[in-house]
Amino acid sequence: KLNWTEYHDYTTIVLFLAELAQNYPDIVTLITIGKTHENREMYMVKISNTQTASPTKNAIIVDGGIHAREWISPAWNTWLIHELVENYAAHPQYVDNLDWYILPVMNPDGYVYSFADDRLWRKNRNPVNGPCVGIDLNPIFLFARTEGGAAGNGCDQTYHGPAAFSEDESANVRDAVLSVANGRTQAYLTYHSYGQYWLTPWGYTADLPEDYPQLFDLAQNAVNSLTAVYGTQYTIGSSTNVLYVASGGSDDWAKGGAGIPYSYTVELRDTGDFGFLLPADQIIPNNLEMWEAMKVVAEYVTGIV
Ligand code: 0X9
Ligand code: ZN
Repeated sequence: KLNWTEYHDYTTIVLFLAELAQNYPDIVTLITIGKTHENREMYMVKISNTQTASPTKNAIIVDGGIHAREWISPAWNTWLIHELVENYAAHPQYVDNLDWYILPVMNPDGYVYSFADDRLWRKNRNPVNGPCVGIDLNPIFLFARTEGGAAGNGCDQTYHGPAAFSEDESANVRDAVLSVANGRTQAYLTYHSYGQYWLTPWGYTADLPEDYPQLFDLAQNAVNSLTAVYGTQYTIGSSTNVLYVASGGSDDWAKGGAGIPYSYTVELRDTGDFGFLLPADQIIPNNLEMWEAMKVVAEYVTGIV
C-alpha cells in the first residue's frame, strides 16, 4: 500500500507495483523494459482487463519521471495506477475498454540520485561526458534533437548526448513504445513539472502539426475538466509556441516517430511558487484534478475507431 501524502523513493515505488501485480493478476502485469545505465530495472505497468481482452482495443501510454527532480510526476503516475486498479469498481469502463501502459519512473538512476545526493538533479547518471555526469533524457528522441533548445555541452542541464537514443533509458522506452499496442495506441502522455502547461507537438519547430485543431480540442476539454475541480489554470499550446524550442522530446518522437496521434507533454503544478520542490500536501489535489483531465482523454481515446 502506498500513500500520496509524501514522495516515495524508487524502491518503495517498485514494491508497490510488484504488490499490485500480485494482488490484481486479472488486470495488472508488470513488464520489465530493460535496465538503466546503473543497472536498475525499468518497469512498465500494463493495465488491461483479461476478461475483456481484445486485439483491437485502443491503448494509452503514460510516463513520468524523465527528469529526476520532477517528483510530482511519478507521484501522479503511481496514483493513476492506483486509481485505475484499486478503485476499479468505481469506474470499470476505463480499464475494460482500454489498455494502459504506464511507466511511472523513466529515469530511475536520476530519481534515486535526487533523493540521496542532489534534490535538483535532472539528467540520467551516465558519466560519459568527462567531468560532468548525465544526459538529459528528453532531448534524445529524434534526429532533430540538436536543432534547438538542447545543449551540446556535457555540463549543461539539457545536454543532448552523443546520439539519438544513445541512452539505455531512452532506447528502452523507444523499444517498449514501439512494441506495445502497436497501431492501437491513440494517446501518449508524458508528465513533467512545473508550469501548468498542456503541450502539444512540436517542440522542435514553431510549425504546427496538421491535426493541431484536434490535439488542441482534446487538450481544451481535458483542461476544462481539470480547472473545474479547484480553479487551477493550465496553458494549452504547442511546446515551441507557449514554452520554448526544445528539440528531440519524447512527445515529438511519439507522434512523428511512433505515429501516436494524441501526444502531449503535461507540465504539472505549480507555476513557480515552489517549482520542483512542490510540497507533498499538493500531491493529492494535483492528482485529483489531473484525474478529471485523464478521464476526458480516456473517454475520447476509447471512442476512436
Ligand atoms: O524541456 C523539457 O524537456 C520539458 N520541460 S521541463 O521543464 N520539464 O524540462 C518540456 C518538453 C516539451 N516538449 C518538447 N519540447 N518536445
Ligand atoms: Zn521535465
